[in-house]
Amino acid sequence: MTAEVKFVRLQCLETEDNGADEVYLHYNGSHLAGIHDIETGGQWQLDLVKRIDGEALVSLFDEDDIDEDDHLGTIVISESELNQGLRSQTFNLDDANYVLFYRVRPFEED
Ligand SMILES: [Ca+2]
Ligand SMILES: [Ca+2]
Ligand SMILES: [Ca+2]
Repeated sequence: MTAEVKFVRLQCLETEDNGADEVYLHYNGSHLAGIHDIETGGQWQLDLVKRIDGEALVSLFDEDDIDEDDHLGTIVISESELNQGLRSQTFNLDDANYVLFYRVRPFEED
């Protein structure tokens, strides 16, 4: 079985900073997307696809200038979520609250 993750959007229910966050995503420890400014109530449309083999880790961070960037959470996406439609998981460390929407779909060769 070969699958891929289609990232759809990141919804911000609560930022970590006062005001906008400057968020970015990692996929299995490598940069995936961002930095993107987002405010409470905002969403970030993603149009990204990554191969998945078994499980993948997705982490969300807020970039800060005067201190360390904040790790807002890490989720596990599993290949077993294949063909289950639009899925969502939450990042909620440091009193932030973000929801990532994605699908796991069969990998299609070009
Ligand atoms: Ca911060
Ligand atoms: Ca920040
Ligand atoms: Ca910080």
